[in-house]
Amino acid sequence: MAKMDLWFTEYQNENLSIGLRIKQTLHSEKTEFQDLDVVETEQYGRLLVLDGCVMTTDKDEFVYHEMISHVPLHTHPNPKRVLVVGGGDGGVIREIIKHPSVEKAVLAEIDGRVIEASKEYFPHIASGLSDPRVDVQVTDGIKYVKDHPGEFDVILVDSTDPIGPAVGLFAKEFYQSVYDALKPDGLFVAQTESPFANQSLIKNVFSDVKSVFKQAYLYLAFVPTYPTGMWSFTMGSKQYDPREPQALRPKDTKYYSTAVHQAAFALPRFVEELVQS
Ligand code: SPD
Repeated sequence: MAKMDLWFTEYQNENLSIGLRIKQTLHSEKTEFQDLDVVETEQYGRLLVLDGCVMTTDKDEFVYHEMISHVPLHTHPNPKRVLVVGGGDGGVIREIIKHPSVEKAVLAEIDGRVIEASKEYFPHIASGLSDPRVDVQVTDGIKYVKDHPGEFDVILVDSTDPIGPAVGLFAKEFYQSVYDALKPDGLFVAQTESPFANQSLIKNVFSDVKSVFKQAYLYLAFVPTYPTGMWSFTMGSKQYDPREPQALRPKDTKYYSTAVHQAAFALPRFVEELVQS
């Protein structure tokens, strides 16, 4: 019998796509906010897809989740209260609670179905959601941030791509609310897409974050299943310089280390040009 030739394809534009051969579809639904699919791939294990875009896979999720979490949490000397906007799969929360200083981590995810699907299909990613320090709020992250001024040491924006429910998370007005929700020495990080495929977005976000925070930094990590592989994160900081990390605290990381933290801020020239004003 012939092997089925089934592929998942994420299209960046009409000329660029990333494809993964799939074994089977495990789940497919239209939530109140977006299309949500879980498929089993040959190469990367299970894959979570929102609105046709790769969110995370079993095999490479650690890169993104460690780098969006541990870089800011090793920049702040004593992070106690941390907020995640988005990130319903729970991967960022799992990394945050590895830090013993963290007393409370709030997850503000607009789509409760992402949380439920992750618990069912990605239990190793969602594992931290039941930790007693974690407060899961199914709510609009933009409103949550506005309603909690001055509360957080660190805010992490683990958004989907800048379409659908995530559009407002890439706006200057949102970065001002994030600034206001931070303590006087707070800092934040947002995922900001690929320097190959999303140059104008990176430029705009960086200039908006810089105008709000005064200190803005871009860093990179390499996520094989995200379009082009090269992925960026933008940090706004009120006080601390992320290029001077605290000593390594959690030991159980697979990508993050102090050396990787420092190296992540070394930008290839074409990326550096995107963030020079
Ligand atoms: N195109 C990938 C954008 C990634 C956004 N967030 C991923 C969620 C993983 N927690």
